[in-house]
Amino acid sequence: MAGRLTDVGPDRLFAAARRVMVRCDELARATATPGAGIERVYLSPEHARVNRLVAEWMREIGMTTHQDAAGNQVGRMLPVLGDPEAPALLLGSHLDTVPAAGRFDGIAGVLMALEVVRLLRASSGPGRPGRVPLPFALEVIAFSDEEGTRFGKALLGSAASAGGWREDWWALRDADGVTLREAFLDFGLDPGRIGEAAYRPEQLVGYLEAHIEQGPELDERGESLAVVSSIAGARRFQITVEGEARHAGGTPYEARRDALLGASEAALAVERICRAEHHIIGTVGQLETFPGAVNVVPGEARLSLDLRGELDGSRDRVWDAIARELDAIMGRRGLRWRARPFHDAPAVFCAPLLQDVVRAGIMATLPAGADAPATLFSRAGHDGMAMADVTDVGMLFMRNPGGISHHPDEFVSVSDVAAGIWALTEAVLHLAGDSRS
Ligand code: HGY
Ligand code: MN
Ligand code: MN
Repeated sequence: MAGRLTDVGPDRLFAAARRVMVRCDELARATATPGAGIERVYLSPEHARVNRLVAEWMREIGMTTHQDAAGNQVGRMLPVLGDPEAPALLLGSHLDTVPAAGRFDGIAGVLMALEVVRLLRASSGPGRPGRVPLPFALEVIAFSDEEGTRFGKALLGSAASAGGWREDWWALRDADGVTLREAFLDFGLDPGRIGEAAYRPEQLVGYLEAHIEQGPELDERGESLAVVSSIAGARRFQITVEGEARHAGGTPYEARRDALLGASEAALAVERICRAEHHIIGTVGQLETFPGAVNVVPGEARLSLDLRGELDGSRDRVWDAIARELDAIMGRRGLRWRARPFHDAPAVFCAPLLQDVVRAGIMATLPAGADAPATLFSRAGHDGMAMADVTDVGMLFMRNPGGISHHPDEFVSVSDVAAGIWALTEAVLHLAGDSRS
């Protein structure tokens, strides 16, 4: 176990946690929908605003900062020996949101990472970059597009950091028809330099992320923190159902090919099939009908499918079962259907070493003799799914009352944030000790 480089007393911890809560509120004000909840999407003015704010907070604690070629905001602090080439332990999460979001999903993890740096840094005097008394550098990264809200494809920011950017993504369009390439240029980024955002494996010690659970388990257990074992692999599809637009009054039921009714049966089939499976979760979050008039039988319906699972193989078998059921439903109704996949992120297992390090960090916050913390499978997706392509990934979960997330009522208590900052700090120290051994 590393020597405790910090005497992290409760006062300093609670001050840090309160700062995180206040700053979550401040960042929540950077929204495209003021008065109607939080929405902050990739390469938007709100994205630029929170990057500027977080960069200021990074510099305030002595980090050197830069916005990388994908629009992620990065802060770096060298080890006390000052080796500029030292590999870094990457801490962080994401600053983008879903529509009508909560204020902690992703954001709390970025701000907690800054508090860990603040607690660990050796004072360096005014105006000089700080140093961390560790055998590796510490970097904090605020990923810019974990949700995929604007362009559909999620994890764009972290995919760039992991060196996984794909050229065909430039043609992705948002709801206004703006391509990802055009949005890059509007934001002041150069698509030709995207490769510069990528880390090489030798530059990283690992990636550690603190995040609210976005599920009810810790709340039901009455516990603050958990280790994450793996992150669900997610596939997303747009499913189009084709029927026939007809007069709502004059068309007898026998003559209808109502696309909305086919889509509705499809959504119910997704729920029925997934509920019968272990750790497979299917959700229809979007449904549109065309022409979308009150007095026209829908000729077309488009629905989204977000399908995730602990194991990619069982998830893909469930997708095959859903496809067979859609064939049957649409066949009965004289409809046709097709699916366009637009996101596919394989399931990721957190590195055993980083699971151990997170577990040790949590144990350091518990009374002697306490039971080991829970180890949970994450049904929610995270940037670690992309980062696993370039380095080891570990995650720390915090209790999220009721598991309410992706909703304005999303919450995490200041005491659980304090516990999370402490556990994350201790986890870094533990890893330092391991890396010294
Ligand atoms: O969709 C998810 O699970 C994550 O919140 N992006
Ligand atoms: Mn989310
Ligand atoms: Mn998230």
